[in-house]
Amino acid sequence: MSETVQQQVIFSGIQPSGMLTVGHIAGALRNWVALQYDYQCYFCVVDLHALTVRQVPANLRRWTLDCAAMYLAAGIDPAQATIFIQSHVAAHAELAWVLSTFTGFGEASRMTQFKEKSEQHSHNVNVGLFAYPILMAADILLYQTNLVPVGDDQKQHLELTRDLAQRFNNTYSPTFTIPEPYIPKYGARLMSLQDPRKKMSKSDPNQNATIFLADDNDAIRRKIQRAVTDSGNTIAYDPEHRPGISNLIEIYHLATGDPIEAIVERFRTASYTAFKAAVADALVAYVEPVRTRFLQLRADEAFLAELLIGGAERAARVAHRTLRKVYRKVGLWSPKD
Ligand code: AQP
Repeated sequence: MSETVQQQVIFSGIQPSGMLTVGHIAGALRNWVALQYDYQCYFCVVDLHALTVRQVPANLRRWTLDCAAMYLAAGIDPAQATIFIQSHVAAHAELAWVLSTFTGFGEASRMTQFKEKSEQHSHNVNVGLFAYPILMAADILLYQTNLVPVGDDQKQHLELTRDLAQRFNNTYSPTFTIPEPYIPKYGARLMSLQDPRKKMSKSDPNQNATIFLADDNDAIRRKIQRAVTDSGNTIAYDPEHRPGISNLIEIYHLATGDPIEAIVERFRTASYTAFKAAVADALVAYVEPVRTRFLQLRADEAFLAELLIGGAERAARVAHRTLRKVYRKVGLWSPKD
């Protein structure tokens, strides 16, 4: 008799706070695609997280479907992975509440993303922004996740998730799987094309700073040509001292799959102008098929709705099991216990 081997679990998500960027492919989506056949995967559109910044409601609704369509366009196979919207599974907000009672005010205050985002949105530093990493911990822990493929900026939030899981397990009994981050060696933090000391972000007000996955070929070429580079005249990979050119090397690596060393070797003596032209060509060739698939998928809202409803039903079953266990352990009464 053959034994069924339980597949390990992956959870990850992206906020629908704008059109996704090449940064999302580099830091997250390409690893989701690469790992999807070896793990049981939950890929979530984390719309509740997007509320931590004031959103125009119609935009948020549009970006939510954009985000789901982009997961598919990037290569997520819906027959393989569960794709769903966070607000459709109530257990996320419910577990976040319980976990917030296990989180110290001091440890939440240390999150660098909170500090950065509260400076960026100084007119609206809300409690949700502060509690963001706790909701993220709930997202992950509900699915007994083993691995979380994310960009480098999420490392600290993952550490908090692990601490909360361990704290809960130690207080009661083993309840949550302790998740590991999965962060790529290159592309874990693609930088702004206009300020290479800052992360490339979908909500950057400077449109030239970001390559969006729905940008047309002309926009991609124009943005790469205008990218801020460092003083110097060689193509060298040194993110600390040459962040502008190193970022373009990482973008070229993402688009072609060529090793960083081989890229540097090939272009060592090329001018910045020639290298930027090569990066633009490579990126256009990489993004164009993603954009074409995205536009086709996005046009079929009925298909997306069906996929997302089915995904939420599957996710809710698993999430509810974990939530019930947590409620029972902390002492919330239920007639079913
Ligand atoms: N520039 C990036 N380079 C590498 N990885 C990135 N990620 C985001 N930007 C980059 C990774 O994508 C996943 C989801 O990110 P998110 O959109 O939910 O949150 P974020 O990191 O706050 O992304 P943005 O674009 O900066 O959003 P806004 O502008 O709304 O604040 C994560 O795994 C992240 O690491």
